[in-house]
Amino acid sequence: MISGDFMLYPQLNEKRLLISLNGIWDFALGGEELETDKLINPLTDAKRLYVPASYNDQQADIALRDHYGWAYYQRRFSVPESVGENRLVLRFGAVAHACAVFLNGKEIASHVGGFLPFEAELDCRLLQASNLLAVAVDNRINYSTLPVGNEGSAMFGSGAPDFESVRKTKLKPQNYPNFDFFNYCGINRPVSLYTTPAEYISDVTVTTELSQGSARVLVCAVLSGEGEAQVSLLDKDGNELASGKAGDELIIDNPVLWQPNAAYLYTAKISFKNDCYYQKFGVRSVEVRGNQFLINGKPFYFKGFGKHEDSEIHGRGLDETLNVKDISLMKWLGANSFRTSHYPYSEEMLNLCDEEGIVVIAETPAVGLNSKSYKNTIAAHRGVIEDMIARDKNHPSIVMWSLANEPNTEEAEAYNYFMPLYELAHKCDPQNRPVTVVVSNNDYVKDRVAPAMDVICANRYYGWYIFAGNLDAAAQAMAAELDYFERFSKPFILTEYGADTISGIHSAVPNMFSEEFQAEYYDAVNAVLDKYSFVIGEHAWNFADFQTIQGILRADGNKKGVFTRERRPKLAAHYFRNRWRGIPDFDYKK
Ligand code: GCB
Repeated sequence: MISGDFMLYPQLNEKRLLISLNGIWDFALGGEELETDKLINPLTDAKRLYVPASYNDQQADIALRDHYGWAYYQRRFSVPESVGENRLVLRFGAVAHACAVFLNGKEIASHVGGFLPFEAELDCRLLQASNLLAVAVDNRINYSTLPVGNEGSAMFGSGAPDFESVRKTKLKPQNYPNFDFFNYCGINRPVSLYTTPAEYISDVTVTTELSQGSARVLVCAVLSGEGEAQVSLLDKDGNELASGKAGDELIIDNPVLWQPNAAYLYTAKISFKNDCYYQKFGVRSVEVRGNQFLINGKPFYFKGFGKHEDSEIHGRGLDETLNVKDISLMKWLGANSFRTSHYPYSEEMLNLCDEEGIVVIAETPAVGLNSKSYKNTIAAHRGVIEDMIARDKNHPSIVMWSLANEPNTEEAEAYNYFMPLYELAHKCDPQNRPVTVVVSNNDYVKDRVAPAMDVICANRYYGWYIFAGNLDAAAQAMAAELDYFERFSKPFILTEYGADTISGIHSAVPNMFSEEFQAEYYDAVNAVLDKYSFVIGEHAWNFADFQTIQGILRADGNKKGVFTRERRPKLAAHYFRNRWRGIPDFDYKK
């Protein structure tokens, strides 16, 4: 199995074939033990489900929705003769959370982690006229997985009988996320086959540096085979601007910069023997200087959202139409950015952001970390940082890495846990982008992690969870917190703030859960943010309503969306449209 450095996005070009294995697959639920016969023999009594998509909401069946443990997918495929002597690679965009892949009865890959791709080169000796591809998927979460699931009595909340006695009552096992989104699972992203010649390009890294009106472009390639790769830089219309060997410094005179809301993408064509690969890239710089966040040397202001990959029926599965709609709605609002809360998003979404000039803060799936999980998650956490940056390093839309969302940073060990990860992220990134951890510590003066990051990112719900309904108190508490963080002379982004709002509930005076309250809540907090020059961004929580575990705090999911789950605007969407269209991307706070 291949992972880590070797995760070029698959493409169809004059040297490579790309075949989709998306579509209707056979599907069966399993139990807590892996049943290899369901990977070797055709499934009996299979359901038919669509891939890519989460399995949970595809049928009106509580067994699918609340499943715990293994599930099995199968389909058959044939390989066209035109593949000939080429290498054939099977690639999964993401399977949540752990999986084993069998081909014609033999295991060919396994993978842990639900939000990043993995691939397996197929051994042609295993191939037949019709091949049985089988995937076992485990959706269980616990103190060692990212995201983190609860264990023991923590699963049932405070006041519940201790776990052992509950166990004895023979409750059906269930996942208890230590995070606030539904644990949608399955083959969530595309499955494909692609070819390369026997000697091939296995990785490409592009870095650019701007100086005196020109861009120095370095294209490095990892090759499987002896020899050197050639590079040709193309403009948007396919005209060649420079060429040379991989690793040479190439110059683009008077480059068109990749700018927020005005994206421009160049292409590096890499040729190696009988292989080639087209890597898009942008010329742009990112830098934290003092309390400013500079893109192309100018102070940028983040206007946008924390999001989710979440929708009706698809669950967390890739829905490219939805992605197109979401980006268009962000532009309609005058937003310019979002955070991939709380996991790496699909490559398809990042490609779209590159094209559309949407700025992205890319986050790992490290959500729900606490003192009980720290010692168990560190290895997976390192791995996911390495793999995420290896996958996403070339995206001009990504301007910062977020290592985690709301870990328990009050713990003494949190600082020791995060500083090596902070250094690792910097080391892995050829563009050396800023790195952060998104915190939410009520006792923020005890937080040692946030001020140690390049940008201080905090989630804050004054007026909702704290001082519920009291917007005056909310504004004062927000100001007090900003007074505290200002001393670190670093930029600050309010990465989450929001209020649950049921679309259609209205009130003359702002009442919690009404559309008017949500709009007034944002207006009250934003008035505070506007007073502080080191506040360089506001990300409302959330872009849209999304599904969560059931519970007394959630009315059919989290309703803090500025849009409904169907993407209809609430009053706050119009409020932000009015505000953000008046806030420029650059130089908002001089
Ligand atoms: C948070 C979390 C987010 C939740 C949100 C909320 O701080 O980061 O995942 O959904 O609060 O609505 O409670």
